[in-house]
Amino acid sequence: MKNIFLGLLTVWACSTNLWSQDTNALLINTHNRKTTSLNGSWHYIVDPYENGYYNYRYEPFDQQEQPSTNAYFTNTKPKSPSDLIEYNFDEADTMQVPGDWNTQKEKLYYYEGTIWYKKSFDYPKTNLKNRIFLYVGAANYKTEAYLNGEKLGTHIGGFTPFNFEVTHLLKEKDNFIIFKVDNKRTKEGVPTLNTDWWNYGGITRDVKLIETPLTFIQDHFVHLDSKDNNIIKGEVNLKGGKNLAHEVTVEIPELRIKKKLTTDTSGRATFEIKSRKIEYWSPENPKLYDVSFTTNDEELQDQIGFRTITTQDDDILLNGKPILLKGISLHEESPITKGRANSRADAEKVLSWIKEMGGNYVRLSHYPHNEHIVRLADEMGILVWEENPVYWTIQWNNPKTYANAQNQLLEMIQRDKNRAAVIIWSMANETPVSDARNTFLTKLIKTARKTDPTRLISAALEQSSDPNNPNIKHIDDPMADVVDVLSFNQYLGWYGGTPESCRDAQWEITQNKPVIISEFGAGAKQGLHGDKNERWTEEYQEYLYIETLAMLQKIDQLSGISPWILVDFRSPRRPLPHIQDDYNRKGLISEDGKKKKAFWVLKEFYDTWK
Ligand code: GCB
Repeated sequence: MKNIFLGLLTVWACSTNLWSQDTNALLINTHNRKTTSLNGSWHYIVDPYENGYYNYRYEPFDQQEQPSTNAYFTNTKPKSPSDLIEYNFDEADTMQVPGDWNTQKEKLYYYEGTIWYKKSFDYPKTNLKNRIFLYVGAANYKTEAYLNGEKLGTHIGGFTPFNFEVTHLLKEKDNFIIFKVDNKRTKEGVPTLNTDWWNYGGITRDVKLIETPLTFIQDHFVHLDSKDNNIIKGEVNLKGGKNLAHEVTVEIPELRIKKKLTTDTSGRATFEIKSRKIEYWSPENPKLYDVSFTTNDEELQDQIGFRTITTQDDDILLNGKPILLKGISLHEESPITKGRANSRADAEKVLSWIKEMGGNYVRLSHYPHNEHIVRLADEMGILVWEENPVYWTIQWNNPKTYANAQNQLLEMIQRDKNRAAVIIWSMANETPVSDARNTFLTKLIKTARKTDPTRLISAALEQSSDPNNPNIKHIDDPMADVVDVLSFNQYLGWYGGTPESCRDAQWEITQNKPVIISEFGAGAKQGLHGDKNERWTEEYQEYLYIETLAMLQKIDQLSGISPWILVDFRSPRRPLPHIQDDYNRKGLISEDGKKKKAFWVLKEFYDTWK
C-alpha cells in the first residue's frame, strides 16, 4: 500500500516540479538537522580501468538509455545460472566510511583511480511528505552518485560537501547507494597534478541522510555587522515548493531576541536586530549563542558566535582591538589513525596541541578540512584560516578550471560562513605570478567578497629578493594590492642559506597592510640529535626556529605566523629512507605524537609575544 502511495506521490511531485535541481542546493548546518548516519562498513570494488563505468568502446554506461547490466551502478545479480555478471558487491571486501582507502588496505597505499562503493539500507519513512537528501561530507576527488540504479549526479572536488535529493527514489527496504570515487590527479584539476601532500582517495567524510519538510530551511547566515557591533545581521533561505513566501521566526533566547520575518517568493528574508548586550566571541571567551529559525514545519538551531574581524593599516582587529595570530599550519591528517582525519577526536587532539603551544590560530592548509574541526575551533576559541586548493600550477587559462575552483570556494564558504572562528578565506598557495593567474585570483577574490563581506581575504604568496642585494626581501606580487592581509611563505635557512642567513635578511615591505608569515620551517626526524648545523636533526630545526623568529620580529607589520607545520604529514615527494619514509618532516610533532625541540621554542615565543 505504502509503495502505491509513494508512486502516486512521485507522479504528483514530479508533475508539480517539486523535485528540481533547486533542491540539490547545498544544505548547511547538517550537524543540527534530523539525520541518519550511513557511516560504517561499505563494500567496494577496485576498478583501475573504469570497467564498470565505460563499455568496451569507452562510452559511459550512465549516458545510455538502458544501462547495460555490466554497469556497476545497476548492481545486477544473475537471475539464472547461465547469466554472465562479472562483479558482485555483496561478495566484495569492505572498508570503513568515512576513511581514505590508502591507509585501510595495504594494497591501496599508492592507488590512484576509481573505486566503487556500495551500501544497502532500509529507510522506514515516518512522514511520507518529508524530503530526504543524501549528504556526503567529502569524497576525493570526483564522485558519480547513484541510488537504486538511478544517477543522482556528479561532484568534483575532494574537500567540500555535496547533497542530492533522493525522496523520489527511496524505498522502505533494500535501497542501495553506489558511489564511483576517482582520485586520479589531472592537469586541469583543482588541485592539479603536483602537490606536496598525499592524494588520499575515497569517501573521506561522513555520509548521511537528512530529512526535511517539503518546504525547508536550506541556508542561513548570521553575523555581526562589521561596522556596528550592536547589530546582528542575517538572512535565511527556504527552498522546495512553488510559493516560498512563509513566516520564519528567528530567535536568540539568551539575548531576548525574537523576530518574525516573511520570506519573499524566492524564499529569502534578511534581518537586522539591535542588541546592546552581546558578549563577543574571542579566543579568551569563545561565547556561542543558540540561534534558531522556526517555520510552520521546521525548527533549525545553530550555535553562533558574534565578533568582528577587520583591518586598520597594518593591524588585524578582532572586535575592534589589534590581535596577534599565534598559529601553526595543519594538514588534515589524523594523529590517531594516520590517514585522513575525519572525526571530532582527531580535531580535539590537534587543537589541544595548539592550545598547549600557547597558540590562538590555525591555518587549515591547503584545502577545506572537515566540519568537526571548524566547529570545535568555534567552541575552543581558535581562530581559523581556511584555504581553497588552488595550489602551485593550476591551469589559469582554462575556464573549466576556474569554474571548478570557484565552485569549491563557494562550497567552503557556504558550509562555514556561520563559524565565528573562521576569520580568513585564503584563495591560493604559492601560485606563480602571471597575467592569467592574477586575473583568475582577482575574480575568485571578487566572488568571495560578494558572497561573504564579513571576513578577510588572503592568499599565501611568495617573496622575492632584491636583484642588487639578495639579503633585501620584498613582496612584489601584484596580488598584494588586492588581498586584505599580506601573507607569504619563506624558507630562509632550509631551501636556501643557513639558519644564520636570517641575521642578514632585511624585509622591506612597502604595503601598509597586516603581514602574516603563512609558512616557514625545517625538516627534523623526531629523536634524531646532533649538531645544530646538521640537517634532519631536532637541533637544526630548533635553531632555525630561533633564528627565524628573531628575524620576523623585525617586520613592523607582523600580525601573525603559522609555521610549517604542526604534525609530520605524508607526501610522495619525500622518499628519503630512514629520515622521511614518505613523510614531510617539518612537523613540530611526529606522526606518532612526539614533540620535537622546536615545539618548545615556538611555545616560548607565543607565551611572550605581545
Ligand atoms: C611550501 C608549500 C607546502 C610544502 C612546504 C614544504 O611552501 O606551501 O605545501 O609542504 O613548502 O615543506 O616544502
